[in-house]
Amino acid sequence: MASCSPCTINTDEFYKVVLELTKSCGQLIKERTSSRTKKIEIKSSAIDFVTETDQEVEQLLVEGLTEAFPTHKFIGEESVSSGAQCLLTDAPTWIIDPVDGTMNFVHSFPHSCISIALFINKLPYIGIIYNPMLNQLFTARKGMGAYLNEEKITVSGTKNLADSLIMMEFGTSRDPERRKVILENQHKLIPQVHGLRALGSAALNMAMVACGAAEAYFEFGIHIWDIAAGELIITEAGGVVIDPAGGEIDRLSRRVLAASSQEVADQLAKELSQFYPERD
Ligand code: LIP
Repeated sequence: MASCSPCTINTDEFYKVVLELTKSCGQLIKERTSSRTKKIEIKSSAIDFVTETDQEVEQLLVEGLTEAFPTHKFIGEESVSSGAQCLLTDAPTWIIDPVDGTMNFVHSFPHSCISIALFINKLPYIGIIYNPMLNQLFTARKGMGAYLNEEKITVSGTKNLADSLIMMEFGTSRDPERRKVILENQHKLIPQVHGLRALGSAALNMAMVACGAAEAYFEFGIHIWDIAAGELIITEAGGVVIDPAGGEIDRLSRRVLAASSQEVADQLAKELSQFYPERD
């Protein structure tokens, strides 16, 4: 597959299989979201959770895709957190966040989703973000546009930061340095934009930019599995995804800035205080 040019790779079968698997795993999440007896473990901080549903959904997706495509590779949030390598090669690689917005899932706050992407030759070919609680299925395939529940979506196209709604997160780290930068950026942006919003899910924040409900999203501290699907959905919807200081996105840097237009991206990047987490 490594020698194929982008336009000659047929991903129809990959898309058919992953869409069915994602929908069935979404139903599992929906059934469990209202449970008050979720099994919760702590990961990198006292507010960085993983539940048995995160682990089970990732396992179901990996098993189902391995059965269909035995040579494919995986980068999954929970596998990496249990010690697997976060290694993106040219091989077809599924990048999975089984429950993005785990804190929301734990609280039965209906903004969690499955985020799954297929990368080939280190480029995104399939992106799916599925929030089963609100029946929001965002999809994109390389060169084929972006959709919400099979309706084509586009970014708002707004070109002025002053006319923008910005998605930003507080994150699940209690690192004082990172918190200082988050608060600094909030104080800087509040007088300059229409408003700030946080859904508690990187993928759903990116989906809001893709469908024109927000003009930009940025965050320091996310991982490739949080943004892999959202990147393709936004670019196929006419938006841009860059490094928060400007320049090309580095998917393993744990930094992202997505926007409705290059103009908004550049204006926002110029304003931001930067933070450089340890790379994945
Ligand atoms: C979450 C991200 C969110 C970030 C949180 C957390 P998870 O992913 O989607 O943007 O602010 O700290 O990383 O852990 O719910 O899959």
